[in-house]
Amino acid sequence: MAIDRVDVNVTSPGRNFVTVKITTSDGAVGWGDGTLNGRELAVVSYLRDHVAPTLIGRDESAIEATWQYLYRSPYWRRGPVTMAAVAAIDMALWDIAAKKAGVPLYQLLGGASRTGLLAYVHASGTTIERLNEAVHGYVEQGFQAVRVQAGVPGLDHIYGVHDAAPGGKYEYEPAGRPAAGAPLRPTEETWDTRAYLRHLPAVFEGVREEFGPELRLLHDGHHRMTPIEAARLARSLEPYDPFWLEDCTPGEDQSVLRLVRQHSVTPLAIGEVFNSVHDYQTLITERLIDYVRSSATHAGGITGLRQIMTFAGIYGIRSGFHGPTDVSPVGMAAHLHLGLAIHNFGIQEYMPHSEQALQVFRTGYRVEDGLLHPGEAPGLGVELDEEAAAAHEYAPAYLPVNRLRDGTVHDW
Ligand code: KDG
Ligand code: MG
Repeated sequence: MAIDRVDVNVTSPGRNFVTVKITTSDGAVGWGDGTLNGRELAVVSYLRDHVAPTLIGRDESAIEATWQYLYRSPYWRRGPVTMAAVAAIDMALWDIAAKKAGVPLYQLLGGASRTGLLAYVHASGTTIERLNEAVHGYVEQGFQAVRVQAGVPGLDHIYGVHDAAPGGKYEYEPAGRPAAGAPLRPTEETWDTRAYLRHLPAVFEGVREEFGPELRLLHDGHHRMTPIEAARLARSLEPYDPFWLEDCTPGEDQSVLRLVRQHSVTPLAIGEVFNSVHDYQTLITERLIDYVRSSATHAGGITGLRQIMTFAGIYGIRSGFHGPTDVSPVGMAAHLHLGLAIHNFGIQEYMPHSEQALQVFRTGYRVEDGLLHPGEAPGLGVELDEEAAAAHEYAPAYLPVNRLRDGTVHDW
């Protein structure tokens, strides 16, 4: 059989998603996620204009060969746009292969290595009290791991920090949509690393005091620190037994993590903006990290992410796949199948999608007692309802800009 059609769907049920649909000559259908938050249409063009025409007539079961064809043949390799496009095709082909075999995808990836996947959720609050209220909500729902982010005295608004009803909605991360008639520009936020470094240990202390030693606590530094600032933060959190410190520095220079490691035993996670195994070469071979943060959606799909995890496994490094709401339910399902199958699974980020998004993507995965499971439907187990999707037109949206107090553009 062969690939007959490659369609690219753009829908915006509360936030934008890019989904590939591959149809084979015998009528099988597979779905793949290629959503790149704030840069969605670049992936759409890459797929429609440059990838789809080259795939018609290819054997849909040749997944590895197609991955290598899309990765190597265009000469221009890697990068988020390219690798999100490769990812979407790769997931759709795996979806078709498992549907044709009549099994949930994890069975094709080696079968289940565990009964469920430890999930972490996002709790935040503008104050430690509000943060603790949010954590209580998740603990009551059975979650065993929580990412904690809090407001910093003196800073107005911090990305990812908001007050929510306990156990309430988590929908704070969609890129912002400019108001009708307003210029298409990102919002601006102000950052002060010294204030943050002073405050964060007190946040961890406040959460530990409230919840005791068992709850796993994670934190995301959003690439905002210099190497020596990151080392100081990692060390200052040690008394509170953090599960991990994520993205403590910008990840491009892998060698800077050496300095953080020299000063601290806080576990480190990095890689949500990486898109290939090569981004991890130094980090993995020198054991500078403990968790891989890539997503299937941004790192070449199941095939790309599996390459990374096989390499990481040799060095005892585990998964912590990126699972924000800008990875679609199709991408989330890819993580759940791969995570269930691989030996070196660590933890799975879980930001539930909105009800609106779940009217468009019909999912079969579930969460029970803080553990995720992909379900037993053949394939990835997620279907796009194209009619429902058509009701939500693409709307431009941007992630915010982060600046220091003097206006200098900063990492985030
Ligand atoms: O698009 C950006 C988000 O995916 C990112 O900010 C989420 O850092 C994030 C996380 O850890 O989920
Ligand atoms: Mg992050």
